[in-house]
Amino acid sequence: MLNLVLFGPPGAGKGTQAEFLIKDFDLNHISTGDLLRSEIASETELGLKAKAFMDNGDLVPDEVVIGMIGSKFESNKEAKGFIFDGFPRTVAQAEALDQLLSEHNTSVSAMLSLEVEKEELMKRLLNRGLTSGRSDDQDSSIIENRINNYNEKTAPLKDFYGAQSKLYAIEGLGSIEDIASRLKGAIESL
Ligand code: B4P
Repeated sequence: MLNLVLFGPPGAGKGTQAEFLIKDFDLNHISTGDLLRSEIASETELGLKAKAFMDNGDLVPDEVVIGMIGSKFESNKEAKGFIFDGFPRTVAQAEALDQLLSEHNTSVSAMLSLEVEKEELMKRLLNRGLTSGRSDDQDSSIIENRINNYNEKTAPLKDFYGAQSKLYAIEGLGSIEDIASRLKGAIESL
């Protein structure tokens, strides 16, 4: 089973690139951001809990996200593999993912980290905010908070996967197609 963690700060291109990778490698896509937004749209209890955190640019609590991933994985466990997009975002989430995969005799194959500097992230997200309707993309102080949360809580996962020799840093600046082919090259080298 090919299990890829697609990693990077907000606006690095995770969701954008996942669309290419699921087709090229026939993988199941699990995006915690998309799952949470769909819970919010359906006004579920989980969605109501998550909304305030997301609107402020804060991470949703680990137990909420981990529970959601567990049920999504269980209902697709016959897949050839998975792209985890926007998950894990904390060390506790990474440990929970390792546990979940090991219960199914598999593991994370690689962490693909899209590297993009802050100025470009701000530009991309504010630009998306003009049309996406996402409130967390429309205010630069909320975007700053998301980037600060990434630096503080999420970036340490590079050491977590680096220690297991699973970290692949990918230049995330350039055309969407060029970045897709860099990612493809890295995956084919696994
Ligand atoms: P996500 O939905 O994961 O939000 P994101 O990081 O902004 O998305 P992404 O990175 O996929 O967007 P992309 O770059 O593709 O999370 C939203 C919120 O949900 C979080 O803030 C948090 O509150 C919560 N959450 C989600 N997962 C969680 C977890 N595991 N634990 C706790 N909380 C969690 O796209 C950005 C823009 O850049 C697009 O407009 C795109 O067109 C553009 N773009 C992409 N590539 C480009 C390129 N090469 N050049 C120019 N523009 C490009």
